[in-house]
Amino acid sequence: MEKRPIVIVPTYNERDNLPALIDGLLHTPALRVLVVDDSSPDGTGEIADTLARGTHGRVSVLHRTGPRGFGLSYIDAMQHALATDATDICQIDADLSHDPADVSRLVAATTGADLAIGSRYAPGGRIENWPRRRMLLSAFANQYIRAITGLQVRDCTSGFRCWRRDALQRLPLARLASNGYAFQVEMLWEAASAGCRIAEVPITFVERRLGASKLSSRVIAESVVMPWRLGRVPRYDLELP
Ligand SMILES: Nc1nc2c(ncn2[C@@H]2O[C@H](COP(=O)(O)OP(=O)(O)OP(=O)(O)O)[C@@H](O)[C@H]2O)c(=O)[nH]1
Ligand SMILES: [Mg+2]
Repeated sequence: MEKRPIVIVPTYNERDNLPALIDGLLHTPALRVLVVDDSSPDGTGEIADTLARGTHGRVSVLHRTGPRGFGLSYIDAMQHALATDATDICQIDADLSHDPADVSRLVAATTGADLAIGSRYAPGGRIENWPRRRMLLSAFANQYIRAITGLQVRDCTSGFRCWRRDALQRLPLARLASNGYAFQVEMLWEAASAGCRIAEVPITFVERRLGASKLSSRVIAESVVMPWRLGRVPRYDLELP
């Protein structure tokens, strides 16, 4: 069957990155894009509207107005994407850390898996231009999450993913608790618990060049607590590559 992928792009103050990202994404044939903007003060939402014009519906924009949040944005956008006829629902950061040209490799990987993760830590994966402090934080975060939850994925915190529609539909989106990047870990935990087949696809991750990080101490604190709230993955007999 011909795939009809859609990629969700969460944005908060990404005006300098979004045009190049959308341009890159539209190079992949048949790929549709859903930008979910949290009323960015820098006008990213309006820029997204402008970029959407003239794309014959390939790019659409969801403007959120209520409480802001990474997790809340993804939950809204995933529900929107599931209301379309998309066969695969992808996630990508807006800051060009993920190469839009890699989306097609993730989509291809969901032929044999329910969830494909763009992985910095699978053999062949790389990180460019990260300061040592950030490397250590990420490596520690992954060890910590795996030790507490029993997840076997190497890159548990990656924001570059592709879900098969039927797998995403099975997950309890409406009752997820986390709002920061712990959302990614919680989704992964739910997927593993639901018996999803998870594949890791090596990627090169490049540190953002423009705009500011939203990694706050509140977000880090949530990420420290969340694995304990999740506990051990209940059923986990996956064949990981
Ligand atoms: N809609 C929405 N998007 C957000 C929010 N916070 C972050 N994002 C987006 O989520 C993606 C990842 O955020 P980043 O700030 O790049 O976080 P990070 O990758 O951990 O940090 P850096 O490595 O410094 O870039 C980006 O596309 C952000 O614009 C939010 O509250 N709402
Ligand atoms: Mg980033």
